[in-house]
Amino acid sequence: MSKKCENFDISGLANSAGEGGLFGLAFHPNFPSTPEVFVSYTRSGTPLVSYVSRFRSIDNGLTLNAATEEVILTMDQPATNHNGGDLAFGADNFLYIGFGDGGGANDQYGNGQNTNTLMGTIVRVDVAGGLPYAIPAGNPYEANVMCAGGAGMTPCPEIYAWGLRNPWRFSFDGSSGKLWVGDVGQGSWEEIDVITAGGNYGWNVREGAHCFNPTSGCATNFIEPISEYNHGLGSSITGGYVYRGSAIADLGGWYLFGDFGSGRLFGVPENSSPGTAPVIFDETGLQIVSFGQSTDRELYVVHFGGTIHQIVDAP
Ligand SMILES: [Ca+2]
Repeated sequence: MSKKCENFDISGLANSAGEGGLFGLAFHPNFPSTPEVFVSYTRSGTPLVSYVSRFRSIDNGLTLNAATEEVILTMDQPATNHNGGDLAFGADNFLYIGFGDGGGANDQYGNGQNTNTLMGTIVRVDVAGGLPYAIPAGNPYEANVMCAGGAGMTPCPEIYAWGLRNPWRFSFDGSSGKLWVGDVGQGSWEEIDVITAGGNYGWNVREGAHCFNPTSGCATNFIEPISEYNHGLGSSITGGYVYRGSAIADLGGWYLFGDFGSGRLFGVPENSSPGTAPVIFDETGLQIVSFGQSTDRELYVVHFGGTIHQIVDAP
């Protein structure tokens, strides 16, 4: 009997120019009985194209077969930065996907406050409800025509929330169900948002809680960040998780996050009022690019240099 070892290698498909590449994956909530994994990455385009695709395991979840790709959605990217790219299933079994503002600088493509594009948004789609997906009831523009290729003539029904610059990492808190996002700022402010349906998070009128464009007198009808820090403490935020583990007794209910540039590990209590300053827990010296949560709900820091570090109690 022949055997075939199948590693999940899509390096022949993905293009990692600029900030592009393979960003995130989300296991189907019923994996491996539903043997599907959803992957977000960029391919070559002008200059890049975002892809969100379904891949299947053909051996009951042991490996993932790269030849099984089924494209869920694509979006042309006008620049190589701000591709978003995280994705996760909510407790509603819908797939949430983050996309950046299209890149360049200052939201030069005007996507942050434009709901006719999926750029600068958190998307919510029902990948079990149709091919390639169905629109869940409760999305703010659920009755509109779907935005094939990432754009449309009317507000996109895939949108769950918008006004984001580059929601690089997000997570659901398994206890509260809240969706926590780290939205990367431009030159001054990095922010943490709790995402709600139909929420507008302000970019590019706001950067964090501050006026960006215009630089003064900006509108105030946006959802305020739960927390923010300025570029004295870091330069590119990486969203993490609410700690629900058992190894660190006094950390329960804290949302932990970090900064790619400074390596600082931050936290805020889960029920913080908007504008709560983060507590600095550690100066890791790492390029914090992502966080992970194990099945026992302990948390891990992913260093861009290729190492993974468990968050433990300090002696
Ligand atoms: Ca914002």
